[in-house]
Amino acid sequence: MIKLKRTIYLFLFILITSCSLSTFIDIDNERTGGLRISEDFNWSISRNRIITVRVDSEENCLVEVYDEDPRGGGELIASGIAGNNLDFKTVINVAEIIESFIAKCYWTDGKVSYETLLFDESEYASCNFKSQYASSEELHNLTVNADRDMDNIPDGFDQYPDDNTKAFRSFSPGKEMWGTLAFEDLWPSMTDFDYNDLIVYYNFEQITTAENQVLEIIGRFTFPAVGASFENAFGIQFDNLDLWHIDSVSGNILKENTIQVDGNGLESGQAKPVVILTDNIENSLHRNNDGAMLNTVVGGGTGWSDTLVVRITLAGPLEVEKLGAAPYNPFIFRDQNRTVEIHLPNDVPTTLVDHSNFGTFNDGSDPDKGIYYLTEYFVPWVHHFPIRWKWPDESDDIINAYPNYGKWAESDGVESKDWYVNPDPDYEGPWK
Ligand SMILES: [Ca+2]
Ligand SMILES: [Ca+2]
Ligand SMILES: [Ca+2]
Repeated sequence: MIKLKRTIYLFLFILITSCSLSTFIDIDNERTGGLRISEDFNWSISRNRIITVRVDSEENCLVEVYDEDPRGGGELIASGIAGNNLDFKTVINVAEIIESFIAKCYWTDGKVSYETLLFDESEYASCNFKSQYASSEELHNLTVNADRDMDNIPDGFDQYPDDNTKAFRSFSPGKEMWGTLAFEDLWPSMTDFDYNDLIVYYNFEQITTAENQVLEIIGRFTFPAVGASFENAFGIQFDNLDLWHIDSVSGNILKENTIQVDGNGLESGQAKPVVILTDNIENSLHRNNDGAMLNTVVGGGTGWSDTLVVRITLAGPLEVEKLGAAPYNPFIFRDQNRTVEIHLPNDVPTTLVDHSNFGTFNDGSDPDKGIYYLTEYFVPWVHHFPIRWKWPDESDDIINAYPNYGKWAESDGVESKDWYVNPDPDYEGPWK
């Protein structure tokens, strides 16, 4: 009886989402649903890197980390201090195709050094600065002026020169850069593999202390495409933290009375800290046309999204490694139904999900083995890219837009690691 009820609901979903039944692709065809995926493939085009910068000197060194050489226009990723008994550390999710970052050191005598942070099979990347190798060609004056807030970070480098609790800013995937979350939203059913039902662009900032510890997280989000008609909510769980680590949440948009929050802004009833960033993405959208599809149909409905800015203040300074890497554990809950969440593959659901949905329809989750949000053929509902990614046309299999997607997935991510930056050159995507 329950199965029958679900089947009816599913049928209604398909009608409501204005997809025709012809787009309900059979799981055994030769498209994404037919890929031969190994059980333990993690579907990640990126991995978390723990970056450490050390100084072989008595002096301190103010550190910046860039994605490429800043003298050639590289983007700032992280900043902090390294010195005696204090390494600079940051944790960031980095695309597999990126081989290195560049660290820059500002010495107190006005000199500057650069070192390369090389990425290999390990999750760690580190470099050592030696003051005798500092360049006398390039000079800076960031350390000569005063330190108004007396936090030992000179005003010229201190991002908060009048606040002795804060000093530095770090960004994921980088300052002025966006990462992407691409959702299919019919879980536990899988239909057309267009991964455009919701596109989220994110930028996470960490504000750190003069000792490189995190004090605040600022998340910035836009929703450039909606290829479905559900009123989805978007949230985030901090898997590594406990409830008491969070002091306050502000800037999130809650208008639908779908969820309850505690006094600190965290969602009530959760075992881990959960922030519902918006309880209905629709409230951030500005549509130019009627209809559900936003920027997913060539010549179809268009519009734009506000930038949602959410500030999460921690109860006290926290080691960056404890917090972990952005985008943490992001998820949507579907169409105002708080019990149906959709996460990245093998990310754990929150306390509020209805566990009876796992293992139904196309879902192959096996909570006992830590397997979540993969189909019975190990295909995910959500993709993450630490870049601004271009999504496929409405109802169009991701393989049509990205011809090397299947090769990458079937090789356990070994081949064609750059598939997601190489759409078919003849593909007329809705983003153009
Ligand atoms: Ca200062
Ligand atoms: Ca300061
Ligand atoms: Ca879609």
